Amino acid sequence: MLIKKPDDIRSGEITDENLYLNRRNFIRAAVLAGTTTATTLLYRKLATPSREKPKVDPATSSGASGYFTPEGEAATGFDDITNYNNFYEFSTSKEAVAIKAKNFVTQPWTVDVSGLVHRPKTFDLDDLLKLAPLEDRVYRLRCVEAWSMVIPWLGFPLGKLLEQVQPLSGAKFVKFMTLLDPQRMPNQRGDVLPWPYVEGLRLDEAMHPLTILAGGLYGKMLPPQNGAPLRLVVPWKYGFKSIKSIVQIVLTDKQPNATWSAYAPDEYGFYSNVNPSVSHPRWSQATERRIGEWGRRDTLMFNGYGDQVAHLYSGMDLKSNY
Ligand SMILES: Nc1nc2c(c(=O)[nH]1)N[C@H]1C(S)=C(S)[C@@H](COP(=O)(O)O)O[C@H]1N2
Ligand SMILES: [Mo]
Repeated sequence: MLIKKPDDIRSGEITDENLYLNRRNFIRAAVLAGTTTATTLLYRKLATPSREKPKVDPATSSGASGYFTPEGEAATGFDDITNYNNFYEFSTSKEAVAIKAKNFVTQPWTVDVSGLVHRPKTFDLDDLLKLAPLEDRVYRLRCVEAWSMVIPWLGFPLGKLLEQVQPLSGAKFVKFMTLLDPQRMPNQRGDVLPWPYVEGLRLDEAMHPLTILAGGLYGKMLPPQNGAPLRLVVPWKYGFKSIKSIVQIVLTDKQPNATWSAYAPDEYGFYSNVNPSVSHPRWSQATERRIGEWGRRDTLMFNGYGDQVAHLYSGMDLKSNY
């Protein structure tokens, strides 16, 4: 992946029509959001010609976006990514989330980082987006429900944030929490899940360079339905590990009680690495439906990221540690 530092980019490098149009939309969004530094950073990022060259014929509507995985899989269309969502705080209907989340207010926003760290700190969004250059990361997202997408995230490695707070040697896990506010997240008035939504990673998983905090997608600020203003993305694990709209991060010595894993431990393990040979009790995980495509694809071990992450689990029985 070609990554340029935002400051290396001159405005004269903005040539592409799509980028120009995106930039206009983005500026409108940024003005509405009323932020300063964070949006400036995202704005500059939009000027970076860091999209990867198509390796397959981009004759499909999704391929036309210009975003591809390194293996040449075209990004799923923006409309699918932003209108087919799991975000139970707003609705359990994937098609309704975007509508219900439309007016979700994410300004101001802070993320509190505490627990077993030398330097606990409450970051505001601008602080966070300044920690590291924002990068395009085109990742597969494989939901445990056996559908998948390819999403061009804009984000930075979670490790950059963890470096700031300096984990103590006793820290073994990282716990993440979504906002708890039934006024703003209306489905939290119901009890479909215990709130707030909680997720967790082992510290080495959290420090892995593929693990990112995303603040955008398709070069724009993250839409509310995708977890604005900041969400986790762990591409080799089932989608529910990638917790949205994070307000709190705690480093601990104990495995966190993650929401889905506590709710139905036989169905959703703490690890939840994508694994085609370990079935969900009620369906096979061997294949998946790629949104926007016909037919089904084989599901890949670790969602295709095995070369990078398999070593994290060497010596572990992945059938019992599902
Ligand atoms: N807080 C929170 N995070 C969440 C969820 C949720 O309901 N609440 N759903 C998860 C599930 S099941 C999936 S598949 C992904 C979907 O992300 P997307 O809508 O951006 O594609 O978000 C995950 N993160
Ligand atoms: Mo999911």
